[in-house]
Amino acid sequence: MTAFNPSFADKFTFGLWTVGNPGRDPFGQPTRPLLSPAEIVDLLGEAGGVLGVNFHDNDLIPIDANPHEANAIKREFRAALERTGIRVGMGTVNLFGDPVFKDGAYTSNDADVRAYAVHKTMHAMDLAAELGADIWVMWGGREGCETDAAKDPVEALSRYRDAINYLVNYSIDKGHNYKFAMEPKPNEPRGHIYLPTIGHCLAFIATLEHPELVGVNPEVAHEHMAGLNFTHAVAMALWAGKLFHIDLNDQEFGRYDQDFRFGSVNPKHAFNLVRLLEDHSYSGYKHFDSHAYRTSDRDDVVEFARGSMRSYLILKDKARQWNADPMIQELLGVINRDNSSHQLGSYSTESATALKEASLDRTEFASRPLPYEKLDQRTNEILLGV
Ligand code: GCO
Ligand code: MN
Ligand code: MN
Repeated sequence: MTAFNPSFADKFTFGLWTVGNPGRDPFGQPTRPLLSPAEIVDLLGEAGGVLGVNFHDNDLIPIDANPHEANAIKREFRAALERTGIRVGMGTVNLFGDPVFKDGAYTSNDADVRAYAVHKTMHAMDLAAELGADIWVMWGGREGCETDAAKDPVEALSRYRDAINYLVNYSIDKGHNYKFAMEPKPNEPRGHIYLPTIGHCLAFIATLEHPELVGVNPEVAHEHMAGLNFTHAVAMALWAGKLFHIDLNDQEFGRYDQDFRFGSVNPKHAFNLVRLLEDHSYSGYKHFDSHAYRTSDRDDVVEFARGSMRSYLILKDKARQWNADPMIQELLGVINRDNSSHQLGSYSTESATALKEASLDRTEFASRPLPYEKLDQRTNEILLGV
């Protein structure tokens, strides 16, 4: 029996804004006291086994802080990192909270706002790099609209691309060496957000000046909000060599953006995801972008952090059991028939002629068994511990 205790090798990370979330929602005031960045790092230290902490520039340094205040916060934060052994993993920038970004940042209709967004991002990149971040996440929460009368969506994509090209060049120029991860979301806080899915982001990345430095940061809740299969979205990112980061949480389909604890709503989807990540040896950070229930106190927030990591490790162990299970292996052997003498291979005139002339018995093929009910039931029983 493994104890499912996380270690640094698991590369679990949390954001200052996640475990530090005071329980505010659109209808109600905070239910927990606001913690300082250093206090949040101490809380993560208490949870145990957390490798890294992530932040938006203004999670660490308030937007109006003077240099003296900023230095004092950084000093305390560094001291907390030292005493817990936690390091900074990913950095990002808040381009959604301030009123200046009410109509977008990189895609705003106002060129001054676009310039300010890039200026703010460069400062944020310097800050996170100074503290050790090596991944830069770009979530365009305000890049969108409520009405398409407001903005030409083609023009918006060009503005978006100009900003990202500029920032990637800045990172190269400064020697920051970030890998960039674009995080899609279909809506919230905008009515419609540009680049709403992993597929949109991958197509966009192919048009950049340095596509090799830009990948994606998929988030469970963001695909589930749109009714999409998250495991398939992550699979496409892996297949394209673009899974640079991942945001783990959970979400009921068809609801508002819930940011629940990983694995808490749909353990079977979570299992499929963990099995995919482990089978394909994903080695980046596993970031829990979720909030404890508004009803939780500090002790329960620590349980929320521990539970997120435990669920991942339990599902990883279930994936190992699934792969080693004799019945599963036998069923996979029945399902995967890879021994045809008509393997496609690469195209040649000869192989095409041979395939056209082959006699292929479609009735016999259609009669071959596909025991997916049995396979899925066995999967459920492994998950349920039977
Ligand atoms: C959300 C997003 C954010 C981003 C974060 C990192 O739904 O609010 O998931 O939490 O991940 O801003 O850039
Ligand atoms: Mn989210
Ligand atoms: Mn996220």
